[in-house]
Amino acid sequence: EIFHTDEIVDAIIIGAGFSGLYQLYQLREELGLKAIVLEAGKDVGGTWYWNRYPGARCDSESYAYSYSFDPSLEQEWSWSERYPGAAEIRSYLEHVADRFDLRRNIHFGAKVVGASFDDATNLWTVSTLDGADFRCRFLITAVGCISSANVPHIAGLADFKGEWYHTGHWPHEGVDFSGLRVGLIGTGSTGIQAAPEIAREAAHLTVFQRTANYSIPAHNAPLGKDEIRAIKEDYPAIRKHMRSNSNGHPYQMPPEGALSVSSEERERRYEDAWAKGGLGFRAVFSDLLTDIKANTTASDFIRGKIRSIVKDPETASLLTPTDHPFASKRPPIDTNYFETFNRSNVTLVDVRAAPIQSITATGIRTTNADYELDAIVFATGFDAMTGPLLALNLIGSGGRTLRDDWSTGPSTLLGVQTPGYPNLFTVTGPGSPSVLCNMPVAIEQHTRWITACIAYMADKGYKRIEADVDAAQAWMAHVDAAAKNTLLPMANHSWYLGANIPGKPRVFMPYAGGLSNFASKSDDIARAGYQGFRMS
Ligand code: NA7
Repeated sequence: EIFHTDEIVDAIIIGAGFSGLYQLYQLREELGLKAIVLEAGKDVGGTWYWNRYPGARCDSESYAYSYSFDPSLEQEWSWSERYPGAAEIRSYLEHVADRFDLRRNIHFGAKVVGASFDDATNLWTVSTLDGADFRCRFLITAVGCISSANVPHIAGLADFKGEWYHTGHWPHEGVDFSGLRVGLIGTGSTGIQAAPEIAREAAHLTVFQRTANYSIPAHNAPLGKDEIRAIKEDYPAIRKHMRSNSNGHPYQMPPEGALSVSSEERERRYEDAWAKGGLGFRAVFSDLLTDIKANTTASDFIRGKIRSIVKDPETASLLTPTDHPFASKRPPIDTNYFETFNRSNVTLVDVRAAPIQSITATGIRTTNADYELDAIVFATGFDAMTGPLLALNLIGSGGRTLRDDWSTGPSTLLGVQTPGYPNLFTVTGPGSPSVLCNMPVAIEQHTRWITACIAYMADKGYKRIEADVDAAQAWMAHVDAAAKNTLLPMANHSWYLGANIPGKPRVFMPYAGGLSNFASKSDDIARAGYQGFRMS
């Protein structure tokens, strides 16, 4: 009965992934508000609802990639592998939705195509593709950061006779590549996960690489009963550690820098981390993301590993990254990625040297060759952070549009509010640390802050909240400065900078100052009566 379009609800949440589900739970169960979720998909899952490509798996350790808000949820759910596959994450979120009876407030198949704020009433009107309008006091976007697929404009795609896919919109029934010649464009986290899986099935796989990437072996494996028991017993301490470090992961970073130990000791620690596998490799030394000399020792170690794994020296050389430091782009982790290039049915094509010129009826044409293909997979990433928000066609106070306001780059305070868009909260927005973190930890922080803010407003009788222009500008300057304290801007073509989308403003979007630091700044602002936010 809650989907009456003429009813005003307290809050509309867009998206039923990790963010939206927990935000709904908090508003309904903790504040007693009337809240609904509008979700484009047919079920919960968000990112994991759409990303069903071969090899789709989270790079966070499964036990850490979960909610911490309910200890009995923690105890009753058991992950089967070290890293959770897409299907298992979907099952987890379906379990959460059922367990907390969230589905009754979720409208599935409701794709939001517009939302506008009315200054006279302080209400948002939200429109969906099927023509329905919903009104609410607070609008909360939980649309993810890497959910707007980027299919590059390549001439001739419409002429291609085979099937083509973007990894972020994978057919739910799956794709059978057996007997096919498959082209895979992109060697980011996604392409690196998909390549080994596609190579096993296809007649031939051609990987079109523009930029060679560092990748650390994942060493995925089933989780044993004893491991699960130990994790469950230790959950309070694990969660505390995850919340109190810079990226929300469960890894322990030693205090030493890479150059403070002997070269033998350094090598030994890298070998250990390589053997353990996973994103913990970034935490072998404290300064890998801040000191280029320290970083070079790690980058060199990985380059050496690539050369030792890949048998053909020319292919090994092409796969060896030289143009950016390790982890200045989001570092992938893999299962047999480099090994895949030792297979006789896999070819690597360097599209940096000879770029893709067009797609023809029968394949991909580069400036120096034609590749005959039956299917093309675009693992070409996303219009990250701003893309999913701009796609909502938001109209703020006085008829301003987010598209205009962000034409030279996003401006937010704490990633959570944008000047000119009263009562709009953006979970994991640009200016938040989310994409540099183990996501659920960032999401829990963001949504709790929003819930507390709404509770504060209700308590004081405020109807309207809006970030101050000056405060947002100062925050974005701080976001920029925080990035410049790290090596992250050295990858000058990364999606962190918006550089992967032609014409997108170059602004370093995520907050690189660390999650725990971000959380304490957010708390300070709240304690000071939401400093930088205007309430009326
Ligand atoms: P990414 O990390 O943005 O990777 C996209 C890849 O596609 C990357 O190798 C790009 O090369 C390549 N790309 C993009 N456009 C083209 C064109 N036009 N021609 C050739 N190659 C192209 O996206 P992912 O999906 O792998 O990962 C996104 C995030 O999901 C990841 O960071 C994790 O947080 C999870 P480039 O490097 O730009 O030269």
